[in-house]
Amino acid sequence: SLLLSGAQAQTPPMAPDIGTKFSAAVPDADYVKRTAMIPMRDGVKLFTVIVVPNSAQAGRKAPMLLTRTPYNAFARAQRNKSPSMLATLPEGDETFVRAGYIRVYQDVRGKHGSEGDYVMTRPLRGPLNGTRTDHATDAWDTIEWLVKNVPEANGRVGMLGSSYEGFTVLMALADPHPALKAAVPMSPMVDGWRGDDWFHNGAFRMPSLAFVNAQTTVRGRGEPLATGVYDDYDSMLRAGSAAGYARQFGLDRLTYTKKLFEHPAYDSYWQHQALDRLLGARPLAVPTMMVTGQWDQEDSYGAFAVYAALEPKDTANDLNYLVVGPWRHSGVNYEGSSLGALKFTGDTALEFRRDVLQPFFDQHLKEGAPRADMPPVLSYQTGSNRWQRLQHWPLACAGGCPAPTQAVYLRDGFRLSFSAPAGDAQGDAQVGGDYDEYVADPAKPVPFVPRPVRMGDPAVWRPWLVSDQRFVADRPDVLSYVSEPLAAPLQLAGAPVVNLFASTSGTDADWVVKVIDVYPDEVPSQPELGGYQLPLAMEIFRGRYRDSLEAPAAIVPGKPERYRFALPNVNHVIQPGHRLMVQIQSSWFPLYDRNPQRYVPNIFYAQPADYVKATQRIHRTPALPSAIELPVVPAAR
Ligand code: PG9
Repeated sequence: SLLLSGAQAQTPPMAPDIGTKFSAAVPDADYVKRTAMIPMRDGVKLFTVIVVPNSAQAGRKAPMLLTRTPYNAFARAQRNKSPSMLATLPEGDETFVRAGYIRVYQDVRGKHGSEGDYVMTRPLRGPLNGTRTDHATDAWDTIEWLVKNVPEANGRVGMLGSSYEGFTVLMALADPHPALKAAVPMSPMVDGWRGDDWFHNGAFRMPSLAFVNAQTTVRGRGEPLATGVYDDYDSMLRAGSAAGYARQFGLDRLTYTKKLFEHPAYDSYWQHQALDRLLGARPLAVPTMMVTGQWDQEDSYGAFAVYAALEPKDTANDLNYLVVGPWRHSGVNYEGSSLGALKFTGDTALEFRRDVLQPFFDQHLKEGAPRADMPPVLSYQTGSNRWQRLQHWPLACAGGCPAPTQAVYLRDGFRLSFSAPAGDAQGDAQVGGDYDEYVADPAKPVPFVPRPVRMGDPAVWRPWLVSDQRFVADRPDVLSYVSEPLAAPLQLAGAPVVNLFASTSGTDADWVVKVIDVYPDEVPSQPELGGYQLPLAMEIFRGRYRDSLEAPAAIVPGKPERYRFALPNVNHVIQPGHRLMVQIQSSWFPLYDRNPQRYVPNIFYAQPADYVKATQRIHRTPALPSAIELPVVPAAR
């Protein structure tokens, strides 16, 4: 009877309510989302999410855009759970969705859904990697599978991604699959020692340790560190050295921490991973657009270095492109109308993605698409707030550029001047002595942002490179040299080069140099910018590497030495009425570990007694003319 069959169909009260795998249907979706375990040549399978718009069908095939990530492919492909592909994929993908692309995210080996072992920055096959696989082969095998197994795909693939995901794009270019037709590495990690994630010129970036914890303790995302201290400045200072900090949390047992601590200098471990060198030694076949932000707080070095390494190969100036926006790290993929206190002429990131990136991919990936109206270099000039279309980058440099650099000298009275000490009209090079000095005390390091320091807070971390430097300008251990208010605009387009003559009473020292645009006392349109000290380019250099990045050497106390290093690239106009400033200090904490100032073989393991005060002297005589070589673009006559 009806009654009986109804009773039979009843679910037992104790049936487990979480049963076999289930995912609620997504009714009326305008896409299908498939997952696949794609086999690599060594049998390891990589978890891949393929999002196909309904518009892509057998008769109307679509191109594919691939991102290879350590940050969870499933989550990357799901901003929201939604029937709309636009809402499902990340903000940076919106133009691709509107243009009907198939979007693919894949977990790299050993992370999240993928099989295999994770190696933090897996080196290319070669001296450091004796296996059969690397990110180049994994990208190759993935593309080979995708073009054969996604029926809606048109056989052309583009790759893009930012930071680590930009690093995997560059890796794919080392041995590109023939179906890879266009590549867009954004803010890529290129050289972890020279100026990207782990070190800058030998100074260790302390947040690396929390990153290693998050990335390498589990296949998924690791737990945050339980520091028990609100202010990172306090917790890291108390720990002493970077190794002391790592030891507190047991991070010294992690393999990647060991690799970092075993390679404090620019030895073969780093040199064999430097992607600008590696790619510069290979043919350039795939149209590549390097994209970065002017204020990239994580990977300020890589994009420019790769662009420079590839540029000599691009004889027709149609394969190697550079785009620089007024952005933070990865800012290209988010809203781009402001950064910290700076406001731009609109959503610069969206403008780029819609008007430049999309046509670039269309040209190379869509049959019959028009040629993109893309200059070799597209750069947003800050200070004037306008996009510039350029043929090459930089516009000024020491040799081989349209203009030479112009030195601005540190002078007595904390002045900055374009005339060298010997050439001063008043002949007053000796007034005020031959040098300025300060005492650098490792017990009271100069903070890189106002305390309390919360490095993990995006509101602090993302815009910090444009933060007002007045919070340290008057510390006795920070020297600030400033020009007169400018009578005419000063246009900078390239990398300023520091040429510092300095001595220390210690046997090792860090030198932090900042080029700053000082706003007028009053800015009527935005009053909070009155007197603002806007950093244009800042960098650190660990003194022990002054003669060789590979072989550090102690500094002779009291002996003036020359420290020469590049600051990050700038494209900026310092407006009339503004002043140019240069700041110098010997710590930048806790972003960078402290230099103990007594030479020890490996700073990671410096002992409390090694941290000593030192008197630093910045020389500014005709014989020792400390200066910053600025990439000045001559004013049009
Ligand atoms: N800057 C991050 C990173 C890249 C590569 C290695 C380590 C860290 C990132 O944002 O992905």
